[in-house]
Amino acid sequence: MNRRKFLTVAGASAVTLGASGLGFSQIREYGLSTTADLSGEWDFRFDPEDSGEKLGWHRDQQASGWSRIRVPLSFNAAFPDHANYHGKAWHRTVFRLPAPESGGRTLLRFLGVALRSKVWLNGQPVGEHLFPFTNFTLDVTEAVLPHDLNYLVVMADNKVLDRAIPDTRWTGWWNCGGINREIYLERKPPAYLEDPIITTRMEGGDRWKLSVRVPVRNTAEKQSGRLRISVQDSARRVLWRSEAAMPLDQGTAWREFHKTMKNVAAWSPEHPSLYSLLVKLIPDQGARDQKTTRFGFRQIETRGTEFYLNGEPLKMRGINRHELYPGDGMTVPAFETRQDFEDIKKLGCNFVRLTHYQQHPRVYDLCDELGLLLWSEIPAWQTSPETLSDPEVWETYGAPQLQEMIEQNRNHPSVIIWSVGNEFHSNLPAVAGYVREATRFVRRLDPTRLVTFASDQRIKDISFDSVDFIALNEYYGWYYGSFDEVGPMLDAVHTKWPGKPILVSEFGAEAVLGLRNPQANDKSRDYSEDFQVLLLTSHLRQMLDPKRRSFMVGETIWVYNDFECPVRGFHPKPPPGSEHINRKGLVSRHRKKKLAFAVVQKIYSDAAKG
Ligand code: ADA
Repeated sequence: MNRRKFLTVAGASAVTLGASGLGFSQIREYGLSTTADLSGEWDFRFDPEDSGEKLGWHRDQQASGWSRIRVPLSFNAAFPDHANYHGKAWHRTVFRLPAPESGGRTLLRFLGVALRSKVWLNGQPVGEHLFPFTNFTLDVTEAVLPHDLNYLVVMADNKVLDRAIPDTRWTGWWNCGGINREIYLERKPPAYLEDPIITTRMEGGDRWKLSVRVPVRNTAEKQSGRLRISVQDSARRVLWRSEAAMPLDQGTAWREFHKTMKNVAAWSPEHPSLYSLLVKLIPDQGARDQKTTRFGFRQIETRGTEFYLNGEPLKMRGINRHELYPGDGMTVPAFETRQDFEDIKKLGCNFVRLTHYQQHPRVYDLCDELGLLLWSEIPAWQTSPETLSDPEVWETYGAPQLQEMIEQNRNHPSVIIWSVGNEFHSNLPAVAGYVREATRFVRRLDPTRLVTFASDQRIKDISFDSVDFIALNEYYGWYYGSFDEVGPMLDAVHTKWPGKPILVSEFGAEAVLGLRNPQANDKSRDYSEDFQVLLLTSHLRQMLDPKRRSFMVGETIWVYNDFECPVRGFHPKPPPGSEHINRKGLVSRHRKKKLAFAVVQKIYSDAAKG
């Protein structure tokens, strides 16, 4: 998602409805001009019998049967006795806001409701969304009541379906259902700006070609207006201004701007220089709109078996990160999120694979600021060949989920890789078909980034022809094989696909924080911190071996943080207390560092010195 201005409106307050007779715990009053955050205490109830809709819970205004929940928060985390609940759950709140200006729109922006959601306002259905990790916006203008009480009901369903993405093979992390991320209420004039598409291309020296496409949505009568755009650096110096007539037909219209920019600083992990695009929409009649979007001048490409960032060879030192925190489920607070990425930067990483889904919008903003390259993925986690090759699944879950991920994150310079999934049967023709179609689709939407998936098939894979580079998940010395098989496996893959860069997208071992065994050896697999150090050291040595430098573009350790994984069985048998936790983190669930953290820090820092 682009960096939007989410202003919590001064004067917005939540009033407890003591003797009002209404069932709702709170009513939110807004003196609303731009945007209000609906976070806070909402009413809540589980719906294990799936009877809520039949019983009219979307219209229910009584107190009985409803308890309270903090929004946003995964319901599985809010109610520990329902940690493994899979099904529907209902959330409701009530708010009041003044009438909009004539013809103005009222929008509800949802940053993430899992796994699927349905929304009612004042008893009217206003929209549905089928994906857990992407944002969605509903225009509720026709349903909202100015000056009066507005009853907002959000039903979230985290039952995993057979034919969906993710499908029932998904057991990779805790299925946290509910309103995992904030919901915003936003007022817009009748004609308003949507997210621009900003692309940058190197033209040589310090010259960059900047292209901007601005979409304007007009919900009122046809008229005309003007667009004013400007580019500012981080000190707010204006580097370029332009203005153009903008016909405001009904629906969405686009306007393009192009400019060769000189003397701009490229964005890179070492120098994450950011710029802002300001767009103003000035209709001949009615209110103006404006939007600020941050971006960077950055170009990623492959040349032979290497990656080039802004024309310079790039090696990626990386780690995977899951968006989970004890007590908060997938609703990781802003402070902890920042700490994670600052810590990852200190580890010596320049790259993070966001496994296995689009994370909170603040993650992308942070990585732009800190200088961390990103891989962003849809949750096609070990999805079955039957699901992936089903055309209806592609139409309903595959293509739209990829499209939303790309449209919501494409102005972030940090994002350099789109991934169409993880560890599916990419050794089978049906799955190779999915990879072909999905990568083609991604390139059509965004030809400026690299596209791939994480494979666990190694030499047996038959889908690599479709991708820009090969990404391999390997667990030698943990789930199978021995430490010293890593290098030979990489060489074999390189021999079979000599023209493709190779990244190791996962490797790691479990370690329980504080469990020590100084006698650990490469066979012990004993969940000790010492074994984890041995495995990571050996794997990294083989990956960073100068003889593989010509085709290895980087490596991504599994994983930054330990995390809840209640369904999956781990092997070898974990020690008591670890049965439902993936302990392959370099830090514990509470972010306490294991021995391996400092060891990897040293290896990555030596590798950066070349
Ligand atoms: C897989 C998967 C990860 C994680 C890992 C593990 O490779 O891609 O999500 O579950 O295994 O820890 O076993």
